[in-house]
Amino acid sequence: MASEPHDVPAPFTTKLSPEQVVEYRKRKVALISGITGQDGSYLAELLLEKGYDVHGIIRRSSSFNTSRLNDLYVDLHERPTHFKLHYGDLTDSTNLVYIIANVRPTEVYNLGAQSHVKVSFEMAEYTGDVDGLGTLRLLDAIRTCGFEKAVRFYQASTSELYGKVVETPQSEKTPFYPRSPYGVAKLYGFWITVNYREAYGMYACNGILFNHESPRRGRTFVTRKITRAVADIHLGKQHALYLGNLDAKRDWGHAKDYVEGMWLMLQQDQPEDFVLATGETHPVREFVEKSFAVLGYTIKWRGSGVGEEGYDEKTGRVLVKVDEKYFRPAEVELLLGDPAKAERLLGWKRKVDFDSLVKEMVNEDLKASSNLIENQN
Ligand code: NDP
Ligand code: GDR
Repeated sequence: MASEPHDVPAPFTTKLSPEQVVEYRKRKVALISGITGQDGSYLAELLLEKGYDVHGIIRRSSSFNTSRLNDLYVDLHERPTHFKLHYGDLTDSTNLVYIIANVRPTEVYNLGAQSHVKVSFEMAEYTGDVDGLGTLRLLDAIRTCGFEKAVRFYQASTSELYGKVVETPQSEKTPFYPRSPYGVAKLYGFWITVNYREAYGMYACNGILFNHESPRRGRTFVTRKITRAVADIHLGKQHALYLGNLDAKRDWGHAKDYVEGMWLMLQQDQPEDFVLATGETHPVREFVEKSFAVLGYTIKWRGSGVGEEGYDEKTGRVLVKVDEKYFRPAEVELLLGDPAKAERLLGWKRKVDFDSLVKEMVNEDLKASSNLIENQN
């Protein structure tokens, strides 16, 4: 006799049993949203080294957006690989459910985001959708598949949650006061992660990461904008560097150190939230001075606010100009993190210091920019 419709199992209602959870977790399979970004590429490398199968979500683009992954990508037709990319988007719930159901990850790292603070003022709704609701969609995709007791979840939270200075150094206990649509969207992402941990017993953690940079940093973030300009000015390809607020202070570390901390957060007995930071803060102005110093320039300043200029002490040539265009409607003036909890419980410590970070970024940009000239000749 044909089954009555009510005998047909309802889709998406099966949860893994405790025994199935044990079996499920014997594998090491990571899924990374935002794999094409700075952190995603370093994290993918780290997890492959650790023997994981690594899956990443990439957005369809009319041009290649996988340049940071070039060294990892292997054509499946050539040889078997532990690295696989799936088209997807944090705004598309069905697609996320489909990816989770197929990949069956043991660890999910939610790094995907519209991550530019200034752009978030111009694309506030989209930023809220991707950075806030996108986190919810990914968490719900895990639950929809019945995997919530088997999957460990990392949320890329941020020091932008602290925003307006309430206290320093900023720790896991410091109250949040975001100052941009990006910060507000990430606040939703933070709390929905905590909520799903408490409501459904998920192993879900927030990494509250302070700024971290590298030669792979996007070129519109201030550090990379500076180091690329220093290289290009040195090579005669650019006249001057135009910046906004030179007096904002940031706690800058190296992205390679920070992805190690993300992984450590998912290897503990209990899920918790952690700050990753260096415990030092530096103004943008100092990043400029130190970057130029790597190639032998000494920057002196004259004027103040919009119109302020930085010139080379030896030649008098103006190399830096302050431009109103790069100021934000509301600014985060000072970030300084306290990484004590991560150091104590995760055994995490940043390895790369500020001066080494600046030097590495300038030298890599000099190499990359010089190669471009050679290739054009
Ligand atoms: P990037 O901007 O370099 O990378 C962002 C990634 O998100 C890219 O892979 C991008 O894809 C992807 N992405 C953007 N929109 C969507 C979408 N709608 N759906 C799916 N993926 C999307 O950021 P970082 O690597 O620097 O940062 C990683 C995460 O950590 C972000 O969430 C960021 O907000 C957060 N964070 C970063 C800090 C830092 O200092 N770097 C500090 C604290 C938090 P595409 O390449 O196609 O654009
Ligand atoms: P941030 O990084 O906003 O801290 O967010 P960004 O490098 O964009 O700005 C840092 C500080 O530099 C000042 N600034 C400029 N910034 C940019 N981008 N361009 C300029 O020309 C310029 N001139 C001065 C800014 O006003 C700001 O004070 C980054 C992102 O990676 C987020 O996703 C992440 O969450 C936080 O770090 C922690």
